[in-house]
Amino acid sequence: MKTLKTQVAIIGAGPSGLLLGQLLARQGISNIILERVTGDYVLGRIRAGILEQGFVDLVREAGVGDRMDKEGEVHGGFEIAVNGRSIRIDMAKLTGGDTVVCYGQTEITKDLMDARKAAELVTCYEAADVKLNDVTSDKPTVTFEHGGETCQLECDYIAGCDGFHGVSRQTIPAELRTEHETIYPFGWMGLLSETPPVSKELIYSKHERGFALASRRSATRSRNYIQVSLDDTVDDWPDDRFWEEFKRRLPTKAAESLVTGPSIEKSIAPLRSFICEPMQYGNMFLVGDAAHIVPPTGAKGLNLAASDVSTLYKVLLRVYQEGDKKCIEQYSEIALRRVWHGERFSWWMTNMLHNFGDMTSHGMDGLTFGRFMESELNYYLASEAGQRVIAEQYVGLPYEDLTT
Ligand code: FAS
Ligand code: PHB
Repeated sequence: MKTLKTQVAIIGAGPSGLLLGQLLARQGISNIILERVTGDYVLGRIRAGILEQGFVDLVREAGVGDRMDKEGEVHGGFEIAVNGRSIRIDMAKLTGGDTVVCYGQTEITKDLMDARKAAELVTCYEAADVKLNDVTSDKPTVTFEHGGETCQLECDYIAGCDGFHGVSRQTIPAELRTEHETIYPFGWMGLLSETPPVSKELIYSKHERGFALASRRSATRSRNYIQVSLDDTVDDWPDDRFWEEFKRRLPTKAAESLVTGPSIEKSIAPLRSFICEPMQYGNMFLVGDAAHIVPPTGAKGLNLAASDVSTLYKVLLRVYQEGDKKCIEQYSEIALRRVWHGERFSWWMTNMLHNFGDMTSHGMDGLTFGRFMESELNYYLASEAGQRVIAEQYVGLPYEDLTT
């Protein structure tokens, strides 16, 4: 058995684990990351693209913001189209200047990986059979297989940053866990292409044929999505069929400027809302997708992971710099308050923008539910007050500080 020691063991080298590790290391708090797959595999996942201001500030605080500041695009608004009629949500005006940054999760992850490597911080990739032990004791450990050896990592705290399919959440006894879940009756098919985006800002399009989202990664790279049936596979959507359907769901002006091209990546993601309560157990803390999942309609998934990281970082700073161990009890309650706001907004945007067809939802048929939600969307779009409700949640609600 090979024994390693650190102050904070981090399970998972996605954005949550890497950002937390970078912030802690800059404060002299030692940490080791255990990741199940290779770094290249992590970078191969194409996911989020919109960063809230809180996330941007945290990346800068971690000293990893240079490329994001150079290549990321600041967006002051986005469009919502309803059967071809577009309304621009002027976030900057409606929130007194708040904006979001358009910069791919893959790029953030790469920047964090490069910074961790440059700082010679320890990341064990291809760590197998990770097990969390004695998490309610003062000396929790993590055992795992790595490089043909059985290893034991001794630590003070464990950050479960291992995503929805990770092992950390299962460490909380089932009788102590409350899991809230909604599975939506459709998925999103995403296509990444080296083609100029149809618009300088994002377009969320509600259409009788189904939802579409026109997003971007740069002036030459597009990330576009269409709502698809859960029965569909990527093979059902050759590039030409995707582009034709995507164009039909866009408002006219955007459709006319569409440039199609071969897909670099194509994938279908199911949509779900999921929250695990509590987000901590003993000296183990759940962070990001390990604790919660949102439908991507509100661009909140990655951003909720960032606010979890911010709260846990504040807790661990207080523990190691002020010797205040009691503050760890605050983590789950503070994190969950913001998570539930993000979950509700994502659920609301998903219900308003998607076509439920004849699927049942909330005890009524999809057609009736769809008419209710179309009325809800039109009500909020019709007034500055209604648009402000959307804008202030899209840019991200404030992060909460620890109580004294
Ligand atoms: P992640 O899942 O990114 O990372 C967890 C890491 O833990 C992974 O690298 C995994 O390999 C590792 N791991 C798992 N089990 C382990 C174990 N037993 N031992 C060690 N390591 C283990 N969010 C948005 O805001 N907008 C979007 O458009 C969007 N699109 C998405 C599309 C898809 C298909 C998915 C799955 C998610 C999407 N998300 C989106 C959400 C996504 O961005 C997450 O919020 C973000 O990846 C969260 O980061 P982490 O919490 O680090 O979890
Ligand atoms: C993306 O660019 O991948 C993206 C942007 C906004 C969303 C979802 C995905 O709401």
